[in-house]
Amino acid sequence: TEPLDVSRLNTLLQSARMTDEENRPLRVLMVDDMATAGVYWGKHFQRHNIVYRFETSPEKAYRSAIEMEPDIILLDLYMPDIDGIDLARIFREHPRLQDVPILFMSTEENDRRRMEAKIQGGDDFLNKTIPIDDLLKMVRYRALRYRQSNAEKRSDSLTGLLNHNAIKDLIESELDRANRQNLTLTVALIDIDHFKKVNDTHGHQIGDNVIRKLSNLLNTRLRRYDGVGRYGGEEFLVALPNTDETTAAHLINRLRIQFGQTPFQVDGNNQMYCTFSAGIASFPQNLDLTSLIDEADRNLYLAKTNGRNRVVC
Ligand code: GH3
Ligand code: MG
Ligand code: MG
Ligand code: MG
Repeated sequence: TEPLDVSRLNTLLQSARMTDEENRPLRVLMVDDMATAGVYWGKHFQRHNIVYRFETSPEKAYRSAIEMEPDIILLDLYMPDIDGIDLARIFREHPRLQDVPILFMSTEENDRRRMEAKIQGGDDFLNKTIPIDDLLKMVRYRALRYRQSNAEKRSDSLTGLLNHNAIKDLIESELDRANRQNLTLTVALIDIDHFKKVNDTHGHQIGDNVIRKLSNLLNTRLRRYDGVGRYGGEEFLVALPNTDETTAAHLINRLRIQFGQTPFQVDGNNQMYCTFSAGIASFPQNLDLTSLIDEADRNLYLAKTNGRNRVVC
């Protein structure tokens, strides 16, 4: 752990360009056996638009931590039933809490030196007498950095789209929502045609350009709440909430036509064109993620065997 110097935080916060906070309030869980501490800190957090939960008991704190998925946890170092560092170790055994930053709050500067050996990467100590503005900066910085690294883990490096796991997770949660709210959900599996030939004829760089171009097209032409992921090499998975199969097929078909008319510059003045095929599947006709993707994959296969450059649903 590199202890954070409060005076450097302003610069760090700016340089990291952490605008994410504007979109979604930070989530802070605080655990302290003193209820008054919770009220005191809570006032400040809430004034800064931070979603704040406070617990005094270790058991409740554990349940809250899993349920609220905080961006940072502030843990009292000394509590009657358990010491903060042991509680942190229990938190970390849960997959959702493995990497969340934990700040230990103590009253003595001496604690820091005594406990330093026991803390893990990402964790740090704060003195409870820290000025509130410094605490807020510290919390904001750690929490946003954690969010950012989570976001990086979920994005595909070539295209910036969601990666394989992230798009699957998104569809899982969209399925939950569609179920609860009685909505439809449609997914499309999109695969570039004869892409191996593109690479073989024009080289990998051109191949990568084609992948990026299609990513941009999907990203800009679909709605803000649609999900777009790179499912594999030249394969994309798209989630269209609240959209039925027929509407989705029209939409993807328009994109297919537009993509097919997009010229790619190859050696000098020559142009090359690419196409894609797509398979479509919907909820509630398919009830879970596996059957949705299987159905989309079967339809993609039909699109391929029927001549490519088409959408099958
Ligand atoms: P089909 O029309 O049946 O889909 O044929 P295809 O050639 O597109 O399919 P195939 O699965 O045989 O080939 C996919 C190729 O995509 C093979 C692989 O080298 C290439 N590929 C995968 N990922 C990337 C990438 O990130 N960049 C580039 N340039 N090529 C990639
Ligand atoms: Mg205490
Ligand atoms: Mg292909
Ligand atoms: Mg493929």
